[in-house]
Amino acid sequence: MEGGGVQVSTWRWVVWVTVMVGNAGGELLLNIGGIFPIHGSDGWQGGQACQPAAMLAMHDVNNRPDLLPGYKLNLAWNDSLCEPGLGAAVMYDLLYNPPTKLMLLGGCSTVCTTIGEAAKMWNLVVLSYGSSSPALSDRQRFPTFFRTHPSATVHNPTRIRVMQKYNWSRVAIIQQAEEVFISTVEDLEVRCKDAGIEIVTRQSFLTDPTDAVRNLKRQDARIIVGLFYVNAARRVLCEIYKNTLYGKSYVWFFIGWYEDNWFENPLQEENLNCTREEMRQAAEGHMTTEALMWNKDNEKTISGMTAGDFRLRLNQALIEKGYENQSNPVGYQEAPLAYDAIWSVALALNKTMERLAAVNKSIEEFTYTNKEIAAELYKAMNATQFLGVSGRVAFSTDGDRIAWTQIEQMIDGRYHKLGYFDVQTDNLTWFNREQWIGGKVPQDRTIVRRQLRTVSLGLFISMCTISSVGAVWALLLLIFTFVHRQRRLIQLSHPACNNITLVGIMLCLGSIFLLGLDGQFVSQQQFPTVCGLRAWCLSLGFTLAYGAMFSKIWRVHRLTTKTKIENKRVEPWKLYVMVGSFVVVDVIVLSVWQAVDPLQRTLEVFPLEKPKDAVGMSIYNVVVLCLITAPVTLVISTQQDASFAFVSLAIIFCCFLSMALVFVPKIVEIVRHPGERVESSGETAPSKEEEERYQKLLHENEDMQRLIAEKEEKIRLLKLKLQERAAVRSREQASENHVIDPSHHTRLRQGGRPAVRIVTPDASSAADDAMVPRINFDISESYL
Ligand code: ABU
Repeated sequence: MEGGGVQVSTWRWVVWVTVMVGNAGGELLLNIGGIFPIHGSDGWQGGQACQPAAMLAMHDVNNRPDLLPGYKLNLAWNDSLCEPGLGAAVMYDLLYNPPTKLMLLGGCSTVCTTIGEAAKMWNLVVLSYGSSSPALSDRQRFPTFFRTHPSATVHNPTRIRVMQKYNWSRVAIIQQAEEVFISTVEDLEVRCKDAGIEIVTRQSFLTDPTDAVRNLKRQDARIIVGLFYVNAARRVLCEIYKNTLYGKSYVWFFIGWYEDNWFENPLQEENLNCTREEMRQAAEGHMTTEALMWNKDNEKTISGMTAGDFRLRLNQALIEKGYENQSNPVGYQEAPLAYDAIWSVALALNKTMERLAAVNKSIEEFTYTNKEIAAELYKAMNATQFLGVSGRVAFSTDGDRIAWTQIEQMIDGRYHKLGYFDVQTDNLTWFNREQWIGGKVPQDRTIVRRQLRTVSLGLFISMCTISSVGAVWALLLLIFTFVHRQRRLIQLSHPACNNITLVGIMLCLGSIFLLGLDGQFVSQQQFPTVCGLRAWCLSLGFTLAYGAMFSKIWRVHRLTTKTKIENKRVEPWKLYVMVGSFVVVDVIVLSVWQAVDPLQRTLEVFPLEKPKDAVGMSIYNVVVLCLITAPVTLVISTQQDASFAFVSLAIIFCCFLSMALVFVPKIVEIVRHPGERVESSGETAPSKEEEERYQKLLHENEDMQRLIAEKEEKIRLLKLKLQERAAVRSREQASENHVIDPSHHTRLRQGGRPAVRIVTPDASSAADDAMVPRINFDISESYL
């Protein structure tokens, strides 16, 4: 109680004067005791502004000749630091040291709970200017307690009204473990229940709110009511920042009696691990509710001052106290309550004196055991009514102040009034000034929307369009094959198989329509039929298309790998049998499946997921276009759009590719050579004779190749002989040159023999050509 030392000596001086002098300037003193929380480190230290306000009231009251005539009101006071133990000690000091106190003034709920409960033992009325605890409204426990400070329960109807305004029906509560807040929350719970608002969680903490705030996050709390003293509020706000429990998804309701810049100071002294900027961010958008403590009409009050006049005087008094360069001291908001509390005491004493005078009694006769005068004091206080600087002062049967509340919101770091609420008339005055981060009213919960997963209409239409194009294309190819059925190119490519492939492709493409028919188009009863059709359509389509292509491949394989003519031959009926057997196997499997375990519609509940944005669709498109492979279908089977798109694109891709590979070369060839001879007429498939002729030609071709090889061998040997002969001749010429002159030699070479040139299929090299005598004859004509 370091800071209270000066006040202790002041108070002792007052006592000494009272005891020794007994009056002031010839007037008798009426003594009251005051307890102000000022220099504490926790709780509400509102005495900083309330004590000067009370002293202003003392001055004003004592200067009113019509009040307490012949008496002067005297206030003996001390600092409680908002600690209940110390508050009790101050009270005992006041009571056990003369003169007798007629009433007690108190502030801070924790202290008033102690003194309010004890005061009845001294028949003392306690009037509080600064305690909000709803517990103090218990007349059994606090029979002589009154307060100019409204009970914290006045916030609750206001909070509920605001919650209803925004349709918030799920809220959470976090509170400091103090009776004032516990009893407020109890009242809030009852009111929420009546209003149909669910309290999702209630977290409380003694000093460290870390776990409590984390639990709020875990419980997905969005609308949160926070009840704590200002120091704890700063710790909570820092945790709010760390847990990112602020911003567009959250709304916090704080108590409105903190000072305007409560979240910025003093952070370092309290060892908070958050910067001012971080605290500002976390505080942005929060709402406060508070009882109106300043008369909002500019009317003259009982003291002759308006609330504005009072503010000026209070500011001056605070400057004199040394608060000039600081922000408003704690309790500035409640200062009118302290001022009006002194006026209430004066009016009650005045009335009591009048009543006592009527029965020839005097207030000076009051002792701590005098129940009669105590009852008069109680009655007088109960009946007190006046217009004060805090508004109309009146007490309910519970001793509570009846007041309006105001709702404020922090916008850009400053509090803005949103409206007023009169709990008595249930009247909400709203200015529509609220602002929400992100421009939308936050939701009170994560909205779980049960949604039937259906294929996007756009995607369905796109796929169906592509499939239709594919089907039309397949039809055109059928027509194309029919029109050009007599062309050799078409006939040799086994057009019947091609036609079967095209029919299969059309079925596969048709299955895309069926694949996209989901819950948005098909009723529950129709589902098994549609699912069955899908399976039949796709399976048969696949079997026809790829079975026919496979049979063609098999035929080509035989032709190119078998050596004997009879083994090479593949009768057309064999191809049909092959495709037919595939189809039969398919039909059997599908029929058994259909009979034993037909496809049924089952509803699957998927895990909760965040709403999709555009990004998801793009990724999914990219993935599809990047040709994800079949196993991916299993992975994405829960994604209806992705699954449908993948399967559809796979089918479309295969169908288009097949049609392109089989038919584009034929179309290109026919477009390039439109006038080619028609080699046969009638059937498009090669006849038996044609097949035999083809085989005969193959034989002939083989014989010719063998013959060519033999002739080539002969030519090679001839070349060798010629080379040898040329070599012998050149040796003979060389020996002749010893006797014949060079000019003769030249003549012999040019005119002695005819030039012979041999033209072989592999043509002699240039060097050989120069050396070898030339023999001109056409081998291909004369030998092959
Ligand atoms: N307005 C300040 C209330 C303080 C308290 O109830 O302790």
